[in-house]
Amino acid sequence: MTRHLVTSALPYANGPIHFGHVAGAYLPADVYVRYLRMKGEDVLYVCGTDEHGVAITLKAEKEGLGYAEYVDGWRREIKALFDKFEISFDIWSGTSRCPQHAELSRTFFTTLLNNGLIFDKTEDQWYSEALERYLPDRYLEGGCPECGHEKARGDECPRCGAWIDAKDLVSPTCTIDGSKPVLKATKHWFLDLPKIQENGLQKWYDGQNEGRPHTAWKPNVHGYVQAMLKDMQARPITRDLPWGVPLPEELAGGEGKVLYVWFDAPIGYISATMEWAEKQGKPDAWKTWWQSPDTQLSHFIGKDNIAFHMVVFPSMLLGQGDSENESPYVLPWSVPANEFYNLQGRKFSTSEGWHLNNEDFFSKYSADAARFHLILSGPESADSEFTWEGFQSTNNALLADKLGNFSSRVLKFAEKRFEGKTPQSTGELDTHEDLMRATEAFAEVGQRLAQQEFKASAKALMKACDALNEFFDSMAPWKKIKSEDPAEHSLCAATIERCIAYLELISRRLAPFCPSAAKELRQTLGAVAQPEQNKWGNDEPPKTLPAYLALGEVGVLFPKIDNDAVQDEINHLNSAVQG
Ligand code: B3M
Ligand code: ZN
Repeated sequence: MTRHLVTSALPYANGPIHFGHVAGAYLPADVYVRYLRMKGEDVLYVCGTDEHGVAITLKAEKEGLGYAEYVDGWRREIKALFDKFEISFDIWSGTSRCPQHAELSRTFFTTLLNNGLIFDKTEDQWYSEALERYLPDRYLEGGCPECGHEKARGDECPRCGAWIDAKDLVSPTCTIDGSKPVLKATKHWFLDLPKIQENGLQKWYDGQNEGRPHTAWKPNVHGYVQAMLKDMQARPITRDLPWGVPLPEELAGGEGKVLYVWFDAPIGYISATMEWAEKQGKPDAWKTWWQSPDTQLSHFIGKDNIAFHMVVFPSMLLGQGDSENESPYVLPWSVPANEFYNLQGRKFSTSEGWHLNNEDFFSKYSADAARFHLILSGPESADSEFTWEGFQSTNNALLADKLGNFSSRVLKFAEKRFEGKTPQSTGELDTHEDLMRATEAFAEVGQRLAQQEFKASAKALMKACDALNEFFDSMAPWKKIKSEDPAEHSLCAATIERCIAYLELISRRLAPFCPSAAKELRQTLGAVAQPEQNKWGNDEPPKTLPAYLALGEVGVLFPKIDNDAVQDEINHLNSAVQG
């Protein structure tokens, strides 16, 4: 049976994450795994923090904190936001704390080395005599060799975006103490990507372009990777840093060096799975996930991580087999890379105050509304943005007016006219045209989710609610109940009975998007929504319901957000950035 292994990019434990990250790499993955779990599929959702790298050592040093202590703080803060969004990882690991991580990373390195896919080279590198250490990329600042900008970093220029070799910086200074570094020879190891491309990466990439969840790799992924494959370069995968995964001890010249963060980070997906397996008391269970051809591996990421998930990590995996043996590991089956998500016309920036305060947000609004809106407005195929007006509109015009309203008018009607119980129906409306349209739209919800088309799936759910509201309106049960004609009464009962049955289906289709509201709706449905039926099930509502099943109390699923509140939020955002 197919197994679904789902990962979300490991966030750097180096700063806050915001709604943009959630909309890009976490929420779609969570919706996907919740859907698969409801279908009874074998699914594992893996994540954790990315805890190594120069960006982290640099900031920890500036704040005078130990690396582990620094990383722990961010890790907690990041997880707190995921919890607010009800992101349901099966394992939340971290690359510096996972017991299996360092050893596995070194095994990857050694195997690649033994397979001739890593080579070493001794080159000049900037060295601080005062600090007695080599200075990797971001420890350096100097003139951009491309555009002349004076504050280019050792890895890239923030003005022109050029990818810089630190050796080419003009008059560099050390970002720790401002001193002038000197060039000094040191040995580093490089991943021979051109060789791996020839050995199998290209073949994998081309072959896998068929039978995807989408008809091909997502267009943004395909465009990027194609360009990269035309000009493959070996990449350095070691650094002179005091924090990270130390190189294998027996490696001559490797003392004091660690693996480059982008080498060990994706291995974090595997080591986190090992940690999960260990915790299950089945230490070998990780192999079923990573080393069985039945696994469909999906990496949910932002577009800035495409190179590493489509080229570098697959190369590392492929290189774990030798020339005679194929890699024991599965390679990505789908890489649903999203574009960027902004905030009211600008990039999210916590330092500049252009962000949403998480505590404040979730004290006023529900995770369900936020989840549904982030999916609907998400950057699935182009950059997009969060606006307060958009959020209000999703909540009020869609969730409240279409779904919440349908639910409350049906249930209130049942409460008032049928003593809060299911009415007796003879099934005369079961194939009503509006209901058939709703059924079709509900089927689309699942078809789209299987294809990882989250926006379209959420839209299909709203389409189903439209059809149901039209059904209710056209049947006008409030008129029929007053009629003297028993046939009209019977139609009224049948209308409400079908609407209640469809509410049960709504609760199941809503669950991956809005888990809490779906649960609440099921509670309200009382005996109609038995816990054991809380599965994805088929795309139809329950057949004719038994009469006189007790319904629960009717609440408001999606409270409205008023215009004043939205205006306050916008004012608050603008004042924070001015102040
Ligand atoms: N930490 C970059 C990021 O957070 C990087 C992802 C690693 S995934 C293995 O966007
Ligand atoms: Zn530049």
